[in-house]
Amino acid sequence: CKELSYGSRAALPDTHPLAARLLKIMEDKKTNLCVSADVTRSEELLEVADTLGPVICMLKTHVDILQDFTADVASSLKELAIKHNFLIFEDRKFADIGNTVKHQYEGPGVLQGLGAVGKPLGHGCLLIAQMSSQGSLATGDYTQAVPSLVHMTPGVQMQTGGDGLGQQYSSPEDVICTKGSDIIIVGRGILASSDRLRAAEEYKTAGWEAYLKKLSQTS
Ligand code: UP6
Repeated sequence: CKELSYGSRAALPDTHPLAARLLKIMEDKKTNLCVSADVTRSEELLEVADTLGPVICMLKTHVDILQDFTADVASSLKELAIKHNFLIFEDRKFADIGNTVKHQYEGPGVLQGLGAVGKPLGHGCLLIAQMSSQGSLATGDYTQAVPSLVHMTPGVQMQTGGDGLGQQYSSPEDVICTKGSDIIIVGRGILASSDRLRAAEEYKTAGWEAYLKKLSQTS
């Protein structure tokens, strides 16, 4: 089967509007890098967003790990997302029965609930097909049953291996070419570097070259 470019997929009629926006950003900025900004101070989060904004398509956050989160931080982050043209992905995982998730995000049922509240706000939600952690039970039929839309993969570092806490890393090339994913999600591979921008540029290049290779192999 032929792999379509990000730009062509953005233009397909069935593509969700938010997915289309993301794919267009990826094509325009030539990046399939999502930085996972797992920091605990708001100032650092905003600094990461402003410095790395130009080289990413998406910034992934865990606002519940911020020790000093306020509504102002959310609006500053949104301004930076507009300034640098990236999407914000708040990685709040919902994994309970519909009723509990409904109370967590308002609305009936898990996906229906998220859709009812999120759609008018222009929000989307992601389905988790697989986890990168060791011993994950999200495998087999479950993984197959999750429709593949825009496919994002965390657990990415140039050096494969783990973090001593069950995280398992794959390389950008492996994630994009072999696993067929669209987006690499990189946290500590970039955050732990003394030069975060340079590290992010290296991941951006590696991710983009792997994508071009995949396109050329399948066309
Ligand atoms: N994440 C995973 N694996 C999953 C799902 N989510 O690592 O299966 C998230 C983590 C973290 C980021 O919650 O925010 O992706 C990975 O960070 P790292 O690159 O520093 O390991």
